[in-house]
This record gives sequence, C-alpha cells and structure tokens, in this order.
Amino acid sequence: LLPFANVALSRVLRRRKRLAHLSSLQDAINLLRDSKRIIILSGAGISTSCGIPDFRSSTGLYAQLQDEGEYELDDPQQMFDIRYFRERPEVFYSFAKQIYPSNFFPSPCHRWIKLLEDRGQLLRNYTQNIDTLENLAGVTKVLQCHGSFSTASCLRCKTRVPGPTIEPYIMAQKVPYCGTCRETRDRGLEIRRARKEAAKKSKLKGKAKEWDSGSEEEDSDGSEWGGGEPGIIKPDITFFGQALDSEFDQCLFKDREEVDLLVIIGTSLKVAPVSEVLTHIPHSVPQIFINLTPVHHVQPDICLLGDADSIVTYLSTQLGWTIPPPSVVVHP
Ligand code: CNA
Repeated sequence: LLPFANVALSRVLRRRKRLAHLSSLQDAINLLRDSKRIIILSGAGISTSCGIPDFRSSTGLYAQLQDEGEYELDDPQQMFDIRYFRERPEVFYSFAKQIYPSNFFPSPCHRWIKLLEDRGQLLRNYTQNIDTLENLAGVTKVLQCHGSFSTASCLRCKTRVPGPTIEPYIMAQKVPYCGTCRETRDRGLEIRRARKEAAKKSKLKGKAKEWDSGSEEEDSDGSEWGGGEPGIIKPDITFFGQALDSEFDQCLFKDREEVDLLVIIGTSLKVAPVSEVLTHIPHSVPQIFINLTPVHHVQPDICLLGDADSIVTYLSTQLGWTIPPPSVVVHP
C-alpha cells in the first residue's frame, strides 16, 4: 500500500501537452533518479511534523488565531502585516514566541533535501519557511525567500542585529527597541544640553535662544535624530506588504536557465511572488507536487498527495537512497 495518493491529472487539464505523458509514481521516481539540477520549492508543510503549525491547514496558525480571538485581529493575516505591525508591534510580540524556532529539529523532508544536495542533484531550495530548519539540516544551497529569525532590523535606522539579541524579548513577550537609535538620541540630547550650557556660560544669549528653538535634528550635530521614540526592532521575516530581497529575483533569473526538475513540497502556493516560481521556469521542466491537500489554481505534472515525510521516504526507498538519520544539531 502506498502511504499517499498518486493523483494522475486528466490529460485534458494539463497545462503543457509536451509533458502530458507524465503522471505516474514511476515517472516521479524516474525524474528524481535522472535529474541533476533540481529546484525544491518548499513551504510550511515540511515543518508541521517538527511541531510548527503551517498557516492555512485546519489546525494551522490562521485557524488558531481565528478561534482564540485573543488578539482581536480583523483577519488572522493581520498578524503578519507590516502596516499593522508598525501600529501595534505589541500584538506580534505577544504571539511571536509560538513560532520562534528555538527548539525544533529538521524533519525527514529537510534531511531529504540535504540528501539531494549531497548527491549533487540540488540546484537550490527556495524555502518560504522562516524556521531555518534547512540550515540546521545542513542544506547550504537554500534561499530563505521570506527571510528568517536569524537576524532582526530596526524599522527606523535599519541597524541589523543577530536574531538571538531579541530572543529574550520574544520570550518575555516584550517589544524590543533599537539600541542604536537610543544611543543616537541620547548623544544628540547630550550635545544639545552641552551647547546650551556653553551658551549660558559664555553669555551668548542670542545664540542660546537660537539653539533653544531649534529642532533636535538640527541640534544633534550629525546624529540625524528626528525626535520621537527609538525604532522598533523587527525580525527579518518578510511580512505581507514588504518586498522580497532582490536575491530572490537574481537567483531565479539564473536558475531558470539550468533547472531540469521542479519539486514543490508542503505549500498551498498562495503567497506571491514565490508561488509564481512555477510560471517563471521553462514549460519544458517537469513539476512534481507533494502536499497533504490538493491545490486547484495550478496544474503540476505529477501530484503526490499525503504526508510529505512519508512520501519522500517512500520515494527514497524506491530509489535505493537512504535519508540521513537525524544528527545531533545545536541551535545557533
Ligand atoms: P500554508 O499556506 O500554510 O500551506 C501549507 C501547506 O502544507 C498546506 O497546503 C498543507 O496542506 C500542507 N501540509 C501541511 N502539513 C503537511 C504535511 N505533513 N505533509 C505535506 N503537506 C503538508 O503555508 P505556505 O508555506 O504555503 O505559505 C507561505 C507562508 C507560510 C510563508 O510566508 C511562511 O513564512 C509561512 N509559514 C512558515 C512557517 C515555518 O517557517 N515553518 C510556519 C507557518 C507559516
């Protein structure tokens, strides 16, 4: 018995007549055996077995946020919306520890991707995941399209800090503010105070008045502080409303010339522009889709529906490959 459903799409529905002959499990096995430059496009479904909920499953984060009602969101997606975050960062920080990748370990899927890399067959893993489990599995040819918790940046001055710097704030459910902004502000205020003091002392009243009425920005002697509070630090995960790093386009532009197989695993393909990878690679490149639930807005050549870990394990067995066992990994 197969641990999953092998869905052969109707030939009429096929997007490309050239590949209309592909549909069976044996085709998937042959493609995996013969391909040398595979793109893996992965999503939250490859990490659910690690204990990290996805977004859109019935037990996923959106359903949880909807049911709990704790955060009073108009829409669960708001939790990851950059405009909402700027207005109410405390909402995200009261929730973030639930998705913070502090104690999760790679799944068989992550280790399968590493196996493909070790076999010299992986062109690149485009992951939408922010959990960095690909890194923990040892995959090096990985592009974290939606960023990760491994770094965080100030929304105001853009200073970037290592992710662990804000870990205590995430765990304590507090909003971290930027130390660099704070220093700049304090330095500016200090300069302003010193100038006032100097002006008073030298009885340069006219000059002192001018300084008194000036803005902090003018007074801060190059600090460019515009007043207000220091910036909020946000993990460098891409929120809705934020552009992807230009590396995504650059890699795709290059990889589309080389790829010979696209394997899509554990994603609903609902989030653009990553979901559009399918349309950006040449039509002659076969596509295998491995997921718990079907998607209806795209027509990959081969759909294998079921638990992704079971499917890649089954495929590997058929191919005579061994997925590396979990190794002792240390979270950075
Ligand atoms: P999604 O829209 O929640 O879709 C996940 C898909 O995975 C669904 O179609 C599920 O049916 C499928 N799935 C769930 N469990 C399994 C399983 N065991 N085997 C096979 N398939 C399974 O998530 P997407 O990744 O498509 O959406 C992109 C979002 C999700 C990105 O912006 C991510 O940052 C975000 N996200 C990431 C994580 C993570 O890093 N682990 C967790 C939750 C959300």
